Amino acid sequence: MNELRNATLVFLIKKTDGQIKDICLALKKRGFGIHRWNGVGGKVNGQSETIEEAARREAKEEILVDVQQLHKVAELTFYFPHHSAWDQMVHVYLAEQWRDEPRESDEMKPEWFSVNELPFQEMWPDDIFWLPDVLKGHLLKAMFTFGEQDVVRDKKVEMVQKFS
Ligand code: 6OG
Repeated sequence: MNELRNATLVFLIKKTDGQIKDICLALKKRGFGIHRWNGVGGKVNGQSETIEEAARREAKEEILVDVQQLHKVAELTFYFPHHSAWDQMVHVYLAEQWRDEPRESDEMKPEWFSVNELPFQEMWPDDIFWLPDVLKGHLLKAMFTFGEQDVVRDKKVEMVQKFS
């Protein structure tokens, strides 16, 4: 079996009194996940960069920010049996510090949301099963299998203490 392709996903967050209160989502304007709100990220160029380098590069390309510290919060494995070229492992990070304010690019349009008012209907359908726990401070590994029309057919979500 081929090794899964790595991809990144970064969410900028703002905390109040130690709790995450706001999150920056960005509307995908083209390609995979078009018209959905998501974090920023994309494929890792396996030959030339680490996963964290890819996460920083994508944040710069998609919403024009330089993220400082990245905090890894999830490893999500996605399977699309009807289209296995989309299979991927997504490494999810939160960032509390960045340079420059998020701005729109050709690919994504950023906007701040209260964590209590996330637009789950316009996000990937897996997000509701893991993002709320991440925003409460948990680390997790999850696996999702999608059917046609991006329906979640199978899922497994487990909290972890750390990533190996
Ligand atoms: P490009 O292929 O456009 O990067 N991604 C997902 N994000 C969520 N929340 N749910 C999914 O469920 C996802 N599948 C992929 C990883 C695709 C971007 O979308 C993320 C990348 O940040 C299936 O380069």
